[in-house]
Amino acid sequence: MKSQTEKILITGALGQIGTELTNRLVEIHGAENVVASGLDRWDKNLTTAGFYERMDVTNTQLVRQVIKDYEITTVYHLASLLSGTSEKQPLFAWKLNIEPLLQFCEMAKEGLLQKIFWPSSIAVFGTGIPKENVGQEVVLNPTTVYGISKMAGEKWCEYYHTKFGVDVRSIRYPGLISWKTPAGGGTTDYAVEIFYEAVEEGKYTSFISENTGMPMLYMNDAIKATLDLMAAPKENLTVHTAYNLGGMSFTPKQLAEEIKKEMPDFTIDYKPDFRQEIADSWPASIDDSVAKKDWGLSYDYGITEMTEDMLKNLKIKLAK
Ligand code: VAH
Repeated sequence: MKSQTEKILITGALGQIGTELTNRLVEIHGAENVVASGLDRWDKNLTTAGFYERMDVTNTQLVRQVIKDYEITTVYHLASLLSGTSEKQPLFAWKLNIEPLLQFCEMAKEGLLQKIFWPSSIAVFGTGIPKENVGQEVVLNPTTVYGISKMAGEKWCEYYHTKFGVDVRSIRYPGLISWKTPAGGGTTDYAVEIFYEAVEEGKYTSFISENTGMPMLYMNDAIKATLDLMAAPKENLTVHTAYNLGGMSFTPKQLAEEIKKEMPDFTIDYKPDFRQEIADSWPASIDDSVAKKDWGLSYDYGITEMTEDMLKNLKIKLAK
């Protein structure tokens, strides 16, 4: 008789979202019910999961064996290449960002899995739509490798739900900001780097121009939203591609002003690189009213609360 306890596998568990989501899932479900996985060696300082599997998520045979060995019921599939890196490695980005998702959907279709979470991104939006308050159902016209892969992934999620009743849930994350694990390869990662540089150097050179507004979210709120979506009764869910999630919107200049409130001597200059073109193709703000209606999306952190928390924690972390 299979246990009714939720047995959870997280892929990309040592990444920016993965480390914090894994530890939160351990608090909720117990370490014995959480299997973290990633390409790197286990770092016990990063994850409190009861088990760790060093696993290439594109190795389907190995992934299936892990699912069976641990009797996994729920997968949080976070392993992915972000926007900047994907532009440099388009074929690998497509392979990593799509093939494992399809395999997990196939496993759910076969009854091997009960539920899947997969992160999409506001990168699915592109040119030809208004920049402000972008709605849930608008034309998706991504112009980046990353955005194309996330748009395709969303349509696969909808296909497996509609055709086979697979319970796969997704969120279009905005840029995510956190201090526990450095971000890697994203266009919005200037908003992470700026805090590290402010604390270590007192100055920052932004690769995004000063007046480029983008949707952003503090990691604490991203984790809360992810768990709220996964806990929602599936009959309440009306979106089977990915839910818009807008968080807060700000420009590098506005973020620098917020940092200066605590660090008056902080200085910033701007040298846009290839990621400026990516940022220019994305919305400045998002309408997330459908998520609020379907599963009670809410936020605890605005730009002031986030800045205070980031600087407080990084001053401790970087002092070591
Ligand atoms: C990136 N942080 O910059 C990611 C995110 C909306 C952007 O998906 O690629």
